[in-house]
Amino acid sequence: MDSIVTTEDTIAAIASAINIGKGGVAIIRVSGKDSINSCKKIVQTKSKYAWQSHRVFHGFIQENKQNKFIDEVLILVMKSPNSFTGEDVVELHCHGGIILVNKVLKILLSNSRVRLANPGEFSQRAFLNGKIDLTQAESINQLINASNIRSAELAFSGVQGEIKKKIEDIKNDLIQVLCEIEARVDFEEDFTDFDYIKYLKNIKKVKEKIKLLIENSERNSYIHNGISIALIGKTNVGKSSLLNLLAKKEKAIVTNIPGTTRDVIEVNLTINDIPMKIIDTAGIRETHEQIESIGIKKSFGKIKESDFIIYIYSLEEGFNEEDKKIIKEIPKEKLISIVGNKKDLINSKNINSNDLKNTIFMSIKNNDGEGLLIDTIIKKCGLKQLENINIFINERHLKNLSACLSNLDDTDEIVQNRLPFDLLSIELRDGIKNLSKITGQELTEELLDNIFSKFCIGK
Ligand SMILES: Nc1nc2c(ncn2[C@@H]2O[C@H](COP(=O)(O)OP(=O)(O)OP(=O)(O)O)[C@@H](O)[C@H]2O)c(=O)[nH]1
Ligand SMILES: [Mg+2]
Repeated sequence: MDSIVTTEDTIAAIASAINIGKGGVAIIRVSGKDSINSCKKIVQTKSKYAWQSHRVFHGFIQENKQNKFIDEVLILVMKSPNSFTGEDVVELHCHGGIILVNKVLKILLSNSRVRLANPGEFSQRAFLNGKIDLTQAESINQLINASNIRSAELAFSGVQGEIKKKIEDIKNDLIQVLCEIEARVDFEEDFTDFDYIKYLKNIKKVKEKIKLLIENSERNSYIHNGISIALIGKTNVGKSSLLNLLAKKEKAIVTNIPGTTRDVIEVNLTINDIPMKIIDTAGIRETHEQIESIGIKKSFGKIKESDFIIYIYSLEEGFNEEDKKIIKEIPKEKLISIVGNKKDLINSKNINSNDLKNTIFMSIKNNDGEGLLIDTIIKKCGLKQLENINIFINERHLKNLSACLSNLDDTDEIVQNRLPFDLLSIELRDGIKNLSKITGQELTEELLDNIFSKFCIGK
């Protein structure tokens, strides 16, 4: 693997998040064979623990050749191979903020043996030196970018190797099947009846494991990216009131004038630990008013873009032809629920039970029905099942898992037509290769660049 990327250089970067006025400590990370020497040149220390591995010691940063200290730091040396990258690593714990830490980095980089790290280069080195596999590297990035606690928990289980474990488990199943097939390819004369039933049973089990991961991945992107839910309906039915109720804040203007909301209003919320984007839209009606027309066009756009829709109508007015016309524009699988609002204005006996089976009757104004609506959202979005998800499968994993599944599907035909074993062996090998791409045992330079360039500098 060394041929793919050279890790000869010593690299340095600020590894902590930096902001003016924020953070008491900022960390510069240096990795590579010159890391200790290059730091020795800029650090003055009297500590008895100085430059020992896995010891924290105290020192001052000295501006080159001048007898001036510019920062007081703690220094942590981690000698190869017992470091994150597997190389010699030094961390300089400087004072926080931006100005000083950048100055320290600049002094360090004035040494020609040290250069600024590329995005993700520390993680890339950790991967190339066998400290982590590709899924762990990706999970580190996901963890850093997690926007909610569920997403962070899933990312952390990936950092701990849970994705790798699952993929290796499936791969081992396939290797076992392959071994049996290969033995037959080599000693075909000894070959008695091949147990096709057992073969198909084994492959079916493997396929089920893969399918489960694929199914979960569709839902776990909700955890990471959130679910977008658009509130759609005619004017004055209570869409903005519902947004405010869910947000527990006056996010949108509510009036009794039809056509109050003219533009899209998006609010990010966390409901049951799941990030949700609730989208209030302009009420849909025939209008010649230019601004309102643009708003209504956007409402239809949101029907297309959002993951799910809640359709709202007024019970006072009743569900009528116009509502039917708008609902026709909503794909069935996206419609979480129909809300009949303003229950307080009607006698409940007047609700036409024919009306709509999956209607939730609410009085948004009186905060009546919110719990039921949230339960329905959770159920309809498959969020209950999310509780069983313990790893995050990303697009890249998904692509390779699907490719492996299609290799296994192809073997069905070979078995059915009793085609030669070596064909079976080729497909199984390809399937295993596709799994190896996930963990990074099958690697190309392009893949490496692609993954690590998405990281930020210092990771
Ligand atoms: N009686 C009653 N009035 C409600 C209820 N929910 C909303 N309203 C009132 O209905 C009117 C319209 O509410 P909005 O939330 O602005 O309705 P909207 O669907 O956003 O309307 P547009 O932005 O015009 O499309 C306001 O006067 C609300 O106070 C309810 O449950 N009961
Ligand atoms: Mg509104």
